[in-house]
Amino acid sequence: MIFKTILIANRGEIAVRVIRACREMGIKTIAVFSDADKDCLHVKYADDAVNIGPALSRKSYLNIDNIISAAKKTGADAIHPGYGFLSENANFAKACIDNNIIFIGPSAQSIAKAGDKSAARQTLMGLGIPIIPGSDDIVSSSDLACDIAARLGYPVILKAAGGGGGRGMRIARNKEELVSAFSIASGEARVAFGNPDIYLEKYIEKPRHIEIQILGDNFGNYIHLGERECSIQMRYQKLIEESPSSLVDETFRAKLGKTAIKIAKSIGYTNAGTMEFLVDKNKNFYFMEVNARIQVEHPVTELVTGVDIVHQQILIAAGEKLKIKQEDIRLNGWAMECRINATDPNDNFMPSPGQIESIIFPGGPGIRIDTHIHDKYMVTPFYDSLIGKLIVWAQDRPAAINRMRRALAEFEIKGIETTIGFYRKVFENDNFQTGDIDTHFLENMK
Ligand code: MV4
Repeated sequence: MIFKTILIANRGEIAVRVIRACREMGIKTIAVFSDADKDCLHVKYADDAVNIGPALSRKSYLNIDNIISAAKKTGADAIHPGYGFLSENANFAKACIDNNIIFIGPSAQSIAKAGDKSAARQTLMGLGIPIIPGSDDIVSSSDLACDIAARLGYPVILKAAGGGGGRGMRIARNKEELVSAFSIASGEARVAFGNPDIYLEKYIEKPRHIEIQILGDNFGNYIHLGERECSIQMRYQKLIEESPSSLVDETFRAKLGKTAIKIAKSIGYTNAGTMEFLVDKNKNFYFMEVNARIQVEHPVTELVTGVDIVHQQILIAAGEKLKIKQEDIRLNGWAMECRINATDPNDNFMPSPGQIESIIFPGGPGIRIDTHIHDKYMVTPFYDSLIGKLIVWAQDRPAAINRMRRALAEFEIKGIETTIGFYRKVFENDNFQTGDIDTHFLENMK
């Protein structure tokens, strides 16, 4: 039972990406759009389009009722949520099912399980999945924090139980620092998240962020598509991703992949998903979290595996069995992605909305561009500043770096500030070129 019509509950480059997969599969597409997006490429490319409200996300792309009505009105069999917006909202997944519409993603129950980090930690510890050593619960006083830190050994990191994305984190390198960090972190957590609860972990110095892409069908079949290296980030926003990772060999990949599948099985996870790990200098790896969605950086995996992940998501949601076997997956060559953001690297990467005057896109061998922008496109301040992705493939890492430098040299966007010029510098950096990177690389780059 393959779908006749899919509604894409998203905008921008990912809406275009999903429409392309549908078109290749012979599936009719329905776009949804806010008042700010009526002239967007996803609206133009889809077979039909429905206005779902004002520019503010809360009133349009996050409006569950409006999106469900659009699907019912147009007779869509399924909804693809893309990333961000409602993609990891268990209530939205449930609303789809309640209205007889298939949600292209994991079940509402596994989305909820993936989102509950402290519950996930407990379950996974029981299964022998490596997690960062830490307090098994919320730490109620700085005295207790000091006891736990003495057991773990310094440095330690305080994290807000209600937080995420790195907000409200504080590092302590000794007992004095921990006592003062505890009250600061707890106060910050109360203000920022309305919840003063804090927990404690051993601090992993200069880790790498490595994630495993998995696919699981509704019949218990799972495969992994290898890793993505995502250490090149700034304030927890990934900027450059690659696959494979220069840190990961066949043996390590098999170990990470097996662990990722074990995590997926433990929460009944189906469809495409990503298991994130922190990896330390000695290649100890620790599970961090599950991303229950297609991710921005999925194309690097597609280019080295030859698997169209969005196509697979649709087949799995339609109830097909996975036809790809683990032994069919071989990472061929090297892929790298630069996220093109409408931000100003010379002004703290602040958003720089405005009208694009003109664009010259790179092209030629090994270049893929996923974007929704074009000449005269207006970048509005309403949504994420990602305006496209430049992805390259070549036979090995040095060749991929060389190709990316060539592509970045060709790329020109006039009228707004972007991250393109910043990437030209990153790709000239010696440590970047040798793969000597970690999650703090950009802070320290000269
Ligand atoms: C850590 C860590 C080191 N040790 N936890 C940042 C976001 C949040 N989800 C978890 N984060 C980290 N947790 C321990 N025990 C370092 C980071 C971290 C990080 C993690 C992933 C990607 C980029 C990062 C950048 C800085 C810090």
